[in-house]
Order: sequence, then C-alpha cells, then structure tokens
Amino acid sequence: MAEGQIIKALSGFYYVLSEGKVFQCRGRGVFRKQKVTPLVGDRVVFTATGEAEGYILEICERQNELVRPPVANVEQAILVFSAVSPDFSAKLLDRFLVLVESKNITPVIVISKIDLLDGGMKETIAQYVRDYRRIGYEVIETSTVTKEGLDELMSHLCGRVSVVAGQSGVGKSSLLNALRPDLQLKTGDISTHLGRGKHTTRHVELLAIAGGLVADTPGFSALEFDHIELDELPYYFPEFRAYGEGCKFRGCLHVAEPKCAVREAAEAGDIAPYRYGHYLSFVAEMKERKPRY
Ligand SMILES: Nc1nc2c(ncn2[C@@H]2O[C@H](COP(=O)(O)OP(=O)(O)OP(=O)(O)O)[C@@H](O)[C@H]2O)c(=O)[nH]1
Ligand SMILES: [Mg+2]
Ligand SMILES: [Zn+2]
Repeated sequence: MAEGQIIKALSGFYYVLSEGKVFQCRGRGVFRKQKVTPLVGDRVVFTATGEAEGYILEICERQNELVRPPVANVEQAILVFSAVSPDFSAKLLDRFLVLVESKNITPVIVISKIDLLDGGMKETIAQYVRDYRRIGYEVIETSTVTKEGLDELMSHLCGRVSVVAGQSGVGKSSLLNALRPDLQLKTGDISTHLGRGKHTTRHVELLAIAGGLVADTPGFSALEFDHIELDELPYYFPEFRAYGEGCKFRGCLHVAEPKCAVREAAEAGDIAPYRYGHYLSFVAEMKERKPRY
C-alpha cells in the first residue's frame, strides 16, 4: 500500500502521483465501498500491481472540493485577469474572490498582459493594484512577453496545489507555458476567444510546475453563489471586518441599516467605493434567488 495524489482522470483511469512516479490506477473498489467518485486532487491510498499500475483502495477526506473545475484539496487559486483584452473587470474579480474565500482557498491575483498597457489605463490598473494590496491580497503583474512577474508567480506555486482560474483568453495557459515551456498547452487567438467564447483548455489535470501542482482550467469556472448564505457574505470582504465591529447593530448586513460603519467607511473612501458597490449588488443578487427547501 502507498499514498499518492490523483493528478489526472481519463477514460476510467486515475493517474496517481506518488514519490515522483505516476501510477495508472483503477478505482472500482472505491466506488463500491465509499460511494464516492475520485476527483483530481484527491489524496488516495493505493496498491501498486506493477511498475506503473495499481488500484485505488481509499480516498482520504477532502479539505475542499470545487465543482467547475472538478478538483479536490485546492490550497490556492491563481485568479488571472488581463489588464486589457479582455479588459480588467474588478466586479468579476470580486466575484471570484468571494467564491474563493468561501471555499477557504488562498487567492493570488494575477494581472496579466501588462505589456499591452498604455496611457490612462496604466494608472487605472496601478490604482487597482494598490487597492487590492491594501486589502491584503497578493497581487502579481505579469507579461509572457517581457517575462515580468513570472519569477514571483513561480515562488507562489512552489509546494502547493493551485488552480488557475479566469475568463477565457486572459492568458492562463500562456502563463503556465512560460513557466514550463515543455508543457505546450494550447493557447488561443484572442479574436476567436472573444467572438465565440471558445475554450482552448478542456480536461482537468494537475501539472507539476515550479515545485507545485497546478490545474489549468478552461475559461470561466462556476461563479454561482448558491452555496453561500447572505449573512456570510460580509466576511468574504476582508476589509469590511475591522469596520464591521463599529456598526450599531449586531449582524448588520451593511446595506441600509442606520449607523453602519462599513457604509460610512465606503462613503469616506476608506473602503474602495467600487468594492462596496459590488458587495451591494451581490447582496441584491442573493436576495433575488429562489428560496431553497
Ligand atoms: N501581449 C500579450 N498577450 C498575451 C499574454 N498572455 C497571453 N497572451 C495572448 O492571449 C491569448 C489567449 O491566451 P491563452 O493562454 O490561450 O488564454 P487562456 O486564459 O488559457 O484561455 P482559455 O483556455 O480559453 O480559458 C493568446 O493569443 C496569447 O498569445 C501576455 O502577457 N501579453
Ligand atoms: Mg487555456
Ligand atoms: Zn454595517
């Protein structure tokens, strides 16, 4: 018996990485015993039946589980947002951040394609970088053209299981290719990306990059808030926490309550007003959803 981690699932086989070697495993016994389908990222106990084959005996308890992409035990999410083409969207970033926070995953914000920045956009992006860093988020500006930021990104991947997420065409696969050229992940032409929403990346696999395991994911991932309760939402905006103590009402949702310290901080500019605005729109969205029974 040995322990390992599933790095790929394909045609009924699970590829288990164990002490630097990959074993092609079947998992039938596991379905029967644990009534669970193995996921990429699962830590497993397996028996080797040959040099590179085996079967899975047991799936260890998961730290967390993502639906799209279907990966378990993710420690870190690399949220890739291009500075331009497609244009940077703080609202979409805030959505990703809420989801990642709710799954207990550490986010790293990557602003890609900074070589394409010019004029006024340069200062706009610089301001976002300052804002998100002030909240406490790690922000890395990258370019696969000038190679800027790539070393820093590598240092964050080392020793961790990460997923790379973000809109189609922001340059996720290009970044991973830049870090490990022999991967030769397919990358797309931006015009076809934007025109048809075509996803270049398809199946999920954990790739060994910079001493860590990384899943490249296709285009958009699941961005629904379905699993989040309304009263949890404020906690997923870390910069609200300190101010929230000063609200008049316990359990203040920071919407229209009197003497709300979070709203006052946003009005005073101590909390970025656009962050507060996105919070309000997420609250509205969650209030509109159908009740669950
Ligand atoms: N100028 C510039 N272009 C880039 C950079 N990174 C990626 N691109 C281009 O952006 C386009 C999309 O890149 P991909 O790596 O395929 O994007 P992706 O995020 O993997 O897209 P999906 O797999 O569809 O989700 C390609 O034409 C890349 O050449 C960059 O740093 N600078
Ligand atoms: Mg891709
Ligand atoms: Zn409040």
